[in-house]
Amino acid sequence: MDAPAVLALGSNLGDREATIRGAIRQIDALPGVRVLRASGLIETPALKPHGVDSSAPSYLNAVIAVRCAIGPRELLRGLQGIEAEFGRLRDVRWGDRTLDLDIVQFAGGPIDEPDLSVPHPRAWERAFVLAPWLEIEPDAALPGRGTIADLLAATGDHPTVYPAEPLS
Ligand code: A4P
Ligand code: MG
Repeated sequence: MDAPAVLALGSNLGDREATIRGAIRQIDALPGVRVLRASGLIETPALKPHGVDSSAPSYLNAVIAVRCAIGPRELLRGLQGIEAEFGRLRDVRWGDRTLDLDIVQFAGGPIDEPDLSVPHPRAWERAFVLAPWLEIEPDAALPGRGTIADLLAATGDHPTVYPAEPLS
């Protein structure tokens, strides 16, 4: 049976909007994956391991709801293939990137493995994930953390809406 999942998209290099639009099309084209809903785009300063870095290019972020006939590991492999197609280099942690695709949530129990943690371990504290997610799933919650509406309020952040045609 198909499993619902939530994915986050981010880009802070190149034509960010075109990359995110193209990535959503490619995710929908992955065998066994269907995109159901897409948030709007938001624009936020780059978060680096040492904090917000206003000198780095800013990010566009979006969140999509999907249904998967494949498992989370196969989904991760598909997403990493799409990242590579968009020229993603994987060198510096939280480094600038053309495309980052994260599995925020996947139906079923939590996954805690070296190469896959679901729910995404930092989603609960990131307004650039919570705000677009709230837009498409207003009643969603992160187990053990609370509703995403409460979590977003707790961040105190109000990400800027980036004006664009709907993503889907
Ligand atoms: N991995 C584990 N769990 C997951 C998951 N749920 N989804 C592993 C996707 N990947 C997952 O990721 C490193 C490894 O995480 C992968 O090989 C995969 O096996 P990566 O994409 O290669 O590197 P990364 O993204 O730099 O690392 P990390 O720690 O995942 O970064 P985050 O937490 O994704 O943060 N600022 C703004 N404003 N907007 C952003 O979108 N994104 C990041 C990246 C930093 N700052 C940002 C943004
Ligand atoms: Mg990532």
